Amino acid sequence: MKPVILVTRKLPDAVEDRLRRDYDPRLNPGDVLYSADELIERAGDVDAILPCHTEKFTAEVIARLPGRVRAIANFSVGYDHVDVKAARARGIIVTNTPEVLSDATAELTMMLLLGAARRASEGERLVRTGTWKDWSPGFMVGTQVTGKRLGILGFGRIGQVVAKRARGFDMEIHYHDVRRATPDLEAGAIFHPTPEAMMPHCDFLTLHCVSTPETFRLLNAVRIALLPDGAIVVNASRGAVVDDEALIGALKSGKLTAAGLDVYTNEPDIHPGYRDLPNVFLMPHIASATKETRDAMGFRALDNLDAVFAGREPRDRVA
Ligand code: 8YV
Repeated sequence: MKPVILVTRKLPDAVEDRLRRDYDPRLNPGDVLYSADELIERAGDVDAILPCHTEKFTAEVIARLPGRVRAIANFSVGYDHVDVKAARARGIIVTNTPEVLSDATAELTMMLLLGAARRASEGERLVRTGTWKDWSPGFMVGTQVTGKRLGILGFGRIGQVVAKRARGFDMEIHYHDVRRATPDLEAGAIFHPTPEAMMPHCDFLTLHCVSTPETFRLLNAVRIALLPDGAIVVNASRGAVVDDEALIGALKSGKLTAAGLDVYTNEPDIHPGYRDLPNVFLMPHIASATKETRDAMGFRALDNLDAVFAGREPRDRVA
């Protein structure tokens, strides 16, 4: 008997083909978003769940999962949507998909950084709406990226790839992480022992830390005030890391020149204040959305499930 897997969202064809080959999958061809109750009901006779970040495994949901569920193999690197303590307490294995999405996420980070600096939203809107009427030397002047200082908050796999890409723009890399990286990973990047120490060195600040109670609203009014006037902020990690009111306030006052965001608190019902700001470049949580990466994320989640059902330790176990 093949293990039964509840797959909560429509996954890439190649991933679903492998699921059908090796498992008895309960697929979601219509890509319907399941409520917590539906999730629990559908988990009734399954051996594992393969969810996305859109399914919230709170302590309450985990407590209600049937005993047969052995693993939650996430199709995501972030796992803040899973109460890992509750999963651990019930002996449910939790895995994620690191590494395979670092390049795609770093690409989108650079797009956010460039888009925010060079006023991509404003420019695109002008051209698209037919409101572009003239040109002058002062028209749509933005912020140059080349040679500027980039602060990376969270120097893990994604942060490190962002540093590499940013070096292509001759940026001076600063970073803060809970641990200092080895010299080969640093590759000349300047370590700061606290976020506060790094802030004054950031012409650009990009967030790549995990979302935990410790990083909740890490970028708040106090830390924004420590950034140089006119700095630009980028976030492709999790919305919870940013205090929306503080960021919107700083974008309105001119303390910050611009921001590029891919992630938000309460997606897709984001803080309405962002929508009216001309100086934000907004994307709908698509940093890992390339064909190559979405396939690789699915295969990595399946590698983890394969290990669970072969009685081996899954490579990406987080609980
Ligand atoms: C995904 C992400 O789009 O992996 C993550 O943590 O935020 C994105 O890459 C999403 O989480 C898929 O479930």
